[in-house]
Amino acid sequence: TRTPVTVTVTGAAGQIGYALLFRIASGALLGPDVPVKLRLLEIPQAVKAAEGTAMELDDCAFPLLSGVEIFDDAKKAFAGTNVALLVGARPRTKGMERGDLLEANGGIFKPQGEAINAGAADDVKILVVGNPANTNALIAQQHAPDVPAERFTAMTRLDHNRAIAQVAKKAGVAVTDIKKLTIWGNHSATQYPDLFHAEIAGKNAAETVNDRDWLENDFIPTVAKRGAAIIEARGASSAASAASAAIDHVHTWVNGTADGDWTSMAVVSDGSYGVPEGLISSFPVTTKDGKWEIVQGLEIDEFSRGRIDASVAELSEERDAVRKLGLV
Ligand code: NAX
Repeated sequence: TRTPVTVTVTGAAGQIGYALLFRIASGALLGPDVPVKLRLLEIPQAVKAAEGTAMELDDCAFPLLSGVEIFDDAKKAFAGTNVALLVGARPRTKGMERGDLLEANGGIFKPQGEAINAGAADDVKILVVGNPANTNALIAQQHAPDVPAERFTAMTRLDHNRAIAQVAKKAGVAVTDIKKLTIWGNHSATQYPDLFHAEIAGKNAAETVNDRDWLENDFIPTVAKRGAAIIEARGASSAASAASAAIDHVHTWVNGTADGDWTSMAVVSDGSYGVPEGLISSFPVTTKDGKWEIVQGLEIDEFSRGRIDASVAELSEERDAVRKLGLV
């Protein structure tokens, strides 16, 4: 039997955590033959709730789950971890300026980056889900100098999956017919879901849909504002779909993208497509053997250029703001 893979989940008692942990324990994250050990990190006030979730995990008698441990100390929670899912974050509350939000999250992601640096396994892979995800990932990465920068990623897979669902519906095809979709930039309302390089059943998606008005005025804003629409309808933010996307992100990273397809991940820029080096921005990526690569050579027209630049400009502003706060 294989040795268990250690997976640390922060914000484990939150609503995404509740949807995520059971899928990890069932084998959806790493595969049906990989045992997992779960380590949950919470703030002290939420440890009791995390214990309740752990009781329920026990009660599932998952064959692949080899243990659950709960911590309120980041150093302990990340010791020896192979996969770190950073879900817990400080939400924006009423009257909070963006600077306050970035500062509050810096207080979470800086020590978590340090703890990963100090004790995570050599092969650690990190996914940041907690918002503002790209910049939180940047803060953690900057405080983990001994961990290769490419191990720090942020989640735009939910946006990617949302975009696939919207195009499939519009074209009247199955979601599996949609390939090569890209989310560019920041996980925020400025993100750019790109249909110009996407395919529907092997043909160019933008040409197949052939409805520029829909693409610009319906598709893009629907995907970008889907989070707000879910809150409006459900009275709570996306949770099961976010957890599902986190599962997809890590599963694809570990197990590889299919031939003829790619996925969207926010990863550290090497300057590709004019995205300033070092920013953690969403790109089209392929994965193989646990490593990702940015898809090269796509032609970017003027419309896409403008959209990508606008979202990347927001990421640069966020980086400047956390620099001013001394967080990176
Ligand atoms: P909840 O408020 O339900 O849960 C967050 C949990 O994090 C709480 O239990 C809290 O105690 C814990 N927490 C806070 N600080 C912590 C720390 N320092 N260490 C460990 N745990 C800590 O939020 P939930 O709905 O689960 O969402 C979690 C995060 O995901 C939010 O930041 C949210 O904005 C973000 N999202 C990101 C998405 C993405 O696509 N990247 C989509 C979904 C979601 O909105």
